[in-house]
Amino acid sequence: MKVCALAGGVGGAKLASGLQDVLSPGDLTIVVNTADDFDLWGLHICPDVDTVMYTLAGISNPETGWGIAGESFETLNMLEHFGEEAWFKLGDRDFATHVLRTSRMRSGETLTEVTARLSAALGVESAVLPMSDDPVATVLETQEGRLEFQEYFVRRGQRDEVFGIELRGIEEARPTEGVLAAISGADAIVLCPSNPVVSVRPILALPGMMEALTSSSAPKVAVSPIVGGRALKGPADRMLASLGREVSSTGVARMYEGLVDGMVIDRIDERERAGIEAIGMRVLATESVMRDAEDRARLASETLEFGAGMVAH
Ligand code: FO1
Repeated sequence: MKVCALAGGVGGAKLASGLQDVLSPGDLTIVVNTADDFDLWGLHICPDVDTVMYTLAGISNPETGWGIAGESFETLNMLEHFGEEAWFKLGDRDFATHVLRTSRMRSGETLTEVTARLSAALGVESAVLPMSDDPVATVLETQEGRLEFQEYFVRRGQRDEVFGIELRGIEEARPTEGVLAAISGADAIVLCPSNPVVSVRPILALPGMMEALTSSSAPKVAVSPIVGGRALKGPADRMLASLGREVSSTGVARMYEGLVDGMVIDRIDERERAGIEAIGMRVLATESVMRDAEDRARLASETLEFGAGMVAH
């Protein structure tokens, strides 16, 4: 069974690893957000792609969800010694990823090609596909002015209220051939529990992406990242509120209206079932918090079974 998952950072990577565990090797493709990519010290950094890649390789830092387990930070310490600001915590081994990626891209390889090479070297069994080989950058409108994504997210610790989001470059960007092929060849499409505004939306906003998704007859299931009115990780709850959206799985379902056939929500949000069904989606209420590998695999198989039992539109 071929599955195509759309994912952003940590929450998306967790469900992707559960999907990888329950599917046959090679049956999973993860299309990853690249709108939070940025350059630092001349290196091209792709936090969401790397989070998914390291998680699927089984080497991610279990405490943070991003970066590599057991990292050292000697390079960053030296940069700080040289007077540089070290707000983005790049570990020594993680640096190797960015050095190689940047060097290969400068020699003409695409981000997709470099990611395939890095993933294969790390023993990842699934296809990790950047959503696009064209640059897209999330820029947030705040009371402090316009902030680049990592400036907002890491440097300023997500403390600013977000009034608007620009996806710079989105109109000129295109999904890759590989992404379009993964969607058209999928038996099920899963929208991972990633931030719907800054992780999933950039993928959906790529020109041609909604058409590709809606012309697939595969069931489409989204797993809500909001549990009990709060985001499991990151600022999704505060972002939804400041953008005037309802902070609930129903609010997330509204953002996916017309695309998604079913929503997986947490058991504690069972009372939202009727409201989501009224939007035209089926609902599976289950334990959606992924604490360990067992939780990830269980949620992944429940999500796939839920999709398989649905007639796609
Ligand atoms: N997130 C942080 O909150 N602080 C960091 O210092 C940080 C460093 C970092 C390094 C490499 C990487 O791949 C990811 C990193 N992240 C860090 C996570 C990342 O910024 C966010 O999780 C995503 O961009 C949001 O999806």
